[in-house]
Parts: sequence; structure tokens; C-alpha cells
Amino acid sequence: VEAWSDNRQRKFSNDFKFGVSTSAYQVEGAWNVDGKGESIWDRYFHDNPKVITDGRNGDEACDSYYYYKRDVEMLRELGVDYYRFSISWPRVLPSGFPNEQNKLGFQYYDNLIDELLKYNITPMVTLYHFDLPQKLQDLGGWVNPLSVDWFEDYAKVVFDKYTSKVKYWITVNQPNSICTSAYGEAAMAPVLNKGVSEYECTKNVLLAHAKAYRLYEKEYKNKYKGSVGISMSLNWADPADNSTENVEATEVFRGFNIDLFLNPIWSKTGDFPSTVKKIVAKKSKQQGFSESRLPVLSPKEIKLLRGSADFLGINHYTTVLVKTSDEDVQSPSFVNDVGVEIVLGDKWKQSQSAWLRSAPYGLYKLSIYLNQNYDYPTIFITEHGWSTKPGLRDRSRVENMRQYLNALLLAIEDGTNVKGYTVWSLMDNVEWQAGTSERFGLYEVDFESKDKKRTARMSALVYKRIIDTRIVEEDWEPKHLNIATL
Ligand code: GBH
Repeated sequence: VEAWSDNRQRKFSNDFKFGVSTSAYQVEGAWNVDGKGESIWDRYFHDNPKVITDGRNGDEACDSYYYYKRDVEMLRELGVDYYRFSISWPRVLPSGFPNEQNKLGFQYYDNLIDELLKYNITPMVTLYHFDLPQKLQDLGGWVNPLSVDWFEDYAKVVFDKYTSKVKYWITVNQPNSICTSAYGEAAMAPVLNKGVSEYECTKNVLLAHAKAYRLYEKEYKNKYKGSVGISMSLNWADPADNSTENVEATEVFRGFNIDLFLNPIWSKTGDFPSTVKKIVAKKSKQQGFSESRLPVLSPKEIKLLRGSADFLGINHYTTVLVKTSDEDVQSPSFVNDVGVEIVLGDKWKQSQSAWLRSAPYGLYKLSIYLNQNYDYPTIFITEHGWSTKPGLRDRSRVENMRQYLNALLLAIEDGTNVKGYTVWSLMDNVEWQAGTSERFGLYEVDFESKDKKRTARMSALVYKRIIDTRIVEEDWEPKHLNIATL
């Protein structure tokens, strides 16, 4: 029992929703089948196979393109309320534009959505989870200001098609990962490293989101009553110790990693946060730029963005500890603007992913931070998960899930407005550069087998039990792992 906890049995209310998540590139496979266009991840991994830990890319992944009925069967076994999956933009619009609409690509999503609805499972659709059409990347991708309109056009096609069937929409998954990892750290496709691009990307992705939101609000909302949100990668950050400089470094870190993305949408005043504006302006000046590398949002853009979400999707995995950095790197980049060093708690349990350790209190503290700074936003936890090696008896995932759900129950008790919780992931999949070397699934996938055989792990049975009972039992264990007969 943590200091912030006690022994009371808490319960998820009956209207709290439970779900699981995947994304198109990571599970669908069929990368060049039935007219699908190339995505930036297809291109990146085909050109650079060596960056993938175990060499397994998304060409086949879980072959969900073929086995979606099995996926829905698993959702039924779990008893989840909703399934969060993403639509592959290049599968439905191979050129990136609505001029070419791929019937067979849409057929796949028609089938998946209908199969879900047949069994009363709510679809939660992410429009964009990292897989930009390569043809749009060739035009500059997210640093081209026209990307705002490209995305709006794409969103319109998809809204038109599924508005009567889909009530939960997420425009973009993790703008902060897209813009800082892919356009800054060279850690995600398309791998650019320009120093200025992180912020241009941030502005464009946020505006793209807001335009899609306003489009839905204007054209569909009254009639179809759906909700549109956006998912942010929001891990918690604490100072490595209580020294003034590390406390200040942590505030800077939060400014760049949380507030830069939330302030424009959830704050009363809108716009990028003033702390971040000041730091980037100052460094830009020192570096000889004539203007801040952080672009200005016009009054019109600020207004467009402010309030442009019905819910905040939180992808929360872990906590980091922040210290000041010894080296003061002068070359322009997002990372250097933040200018801190990150460590992980040495007592925290380590997962199979280097970046991921278990620190459940962080979810609680993050919730309180968001409540205080953004006035109790409506939240869905749109991803939380834990990685292991292959194996069905995944006790570390069970323990991690229980502890984080307990932290969430405390956050709810303290007023956090959370509507639902989503496990990443329904099944093992292609974890980007980690390939299949890090397993996040409630179901194990045998990638060597012909039908990408899926088998429930212990965590799947435990999650089913939590959904069923609405409580988190410390020591319940299934007697066998056959979820179909549980
Ligand atoms: C999620 O991001 C993604 O949305 C999801 O697609 C993915 O499957 C899931 O993570 C699990 O990996 O390798 O040291 O450069 C969560 C936030 C940000 C975590 C980028 C991993 C890369 C760390 N992610 N980060 S590193």
C-alpha cells in the first residue's frame, strides 16, 4: 500500500467504460493489398530494416485485415464496452487526397465496424495514428501548413462515411510524439531533424485537429451526437530530488511536454504557454534567428483551438524524473530547448521496454495536475499498458494494471472526470522500431503461425474479471487460461 492509498475497496461506477486499443499500422498488415497506398512507416521500415529490433515490420503484423472477426471475438471474450482502433489514411485515400477513394480499403472498415456493432461493442475511431500517406510526406508532411487542410478533407470523407455508426472520434494520436520524435529526435518515421520543424509540426497538427473538430461540430454533431477528442502522450514528470534547480527543470519539462499541447485547447486563454514562448524566443535569439522558432498563433487560430475537444484522451504509461542537464547544447532543437536530463526511478519495476517502468502514483498526480491547471477536463484514458516477453502467465502486466487502476480510482475519488480506461493493447503487435520484441498484448500473438494465432494471457482473464465486477481484487487468479469458458 502506497502512502497516498488506504485499504478501502473502491469501485468503478456502472457507467464507467472499459476498452482496449490497437492502431492500423501495428495490427492490420496487408500493407500493399487491395489498393492501399504507401505510408511513411512502410517507406521508413522498407528502406531501413535494421532499425527494427527484431526485424519484423508491419507488412503482415497481426493480419487483422484478414482476421478482424477473430479480433472482435476477443473483444467479446473480454467483455469490453468499446474498441479503439485507427483508420489507415493511405488505405482509404492512397494519394492522401479525396480524389481517389479506395473502395476495398473502406470495405475493411465497414466490415470491422459492422462486426463490432453486431455485438454491441462501441467503435472508438482514431483518424490518425502515425501512418501518414507517403505521398503527403513527399509534399512536406506535417511541416507543410497545407497539411491542416489535407487532414480536414480526409476527416470529412471518413465522417461522411461513418458518422451514423461511430460516436467516439479521436482526431490524432499523440501530436507530441509525432512532432518531437519524428520531426526532432529522429526516433520515428519520417525521421527529420531540422530544429524548427518540431514547432511547425505542432502548430499544424493542432490546427488540423481543431479544423476536424469544428467540421464535426458544424456538420454532424447536432444530428449524430458524437464526441470528438484528441489523444496526448501524457506521462508524469517529477523532480529527481527537491533541489530548487531540479524543481524548476521539471516545470520547464512539463511546460514543453504537457502544456505546449494542452494549453491551446484546454486553458481559458488558449495559445501556447507563456513559459515555453519565453524560453524558445530567448534561445532562438541567442542562436541568431530573426524570430522565435516557436510560431505565433494568430487570434483566429487561438480561437479555433480553444475548446476544440469534447474529451482529452490520455495515453499514460509511466513517470520520468527530471534533473538539470550538465551540458548546454546550443544547436536548435526541441530537446535542447527543454534542456533537461531524464532518469527513471531506480526502485520502479522495469518492463520489457527500456523507457517503461511502473510508477502508478504518477497517474494520480497527473490527474490532479490536469484538474488544477485545466479545470477538471473530461478524460478518457485512451492508452495504458505494460510490455513483457512472450508468455501467457504475465503476472507483471496483471500487477501493473491493478496498481494503475487503483491509482485511477483514487483520482476519480478526488474529482477527476474520467469516463473510460483503455488497455494498450488488445494483442501483441508491431511496436514500431521495437518490432515484436516488446509485447503489450492482453492476447499473445504467434507471429510465426499462418493465422497469427491469438491466445489469451492471464491479464486478459483478470481484465475481464475487473470489467465484470467493477473492482480490483488484489489476489484473484484464474484457475485456467481458457477465456472462452470463464
Ligand atoms: C504509445 O506511445 C503509442 O501510441 C503506441 O502506438 C505504442 O504501441 C505504445 O506507445 C507502446 O509502445 O524508444 O526510448 O525512443 C506511448 C509514448 C513515446 C512511448 C515514444 C515510447 C519512445 C521511447 N511513447 N517512446 S524510445
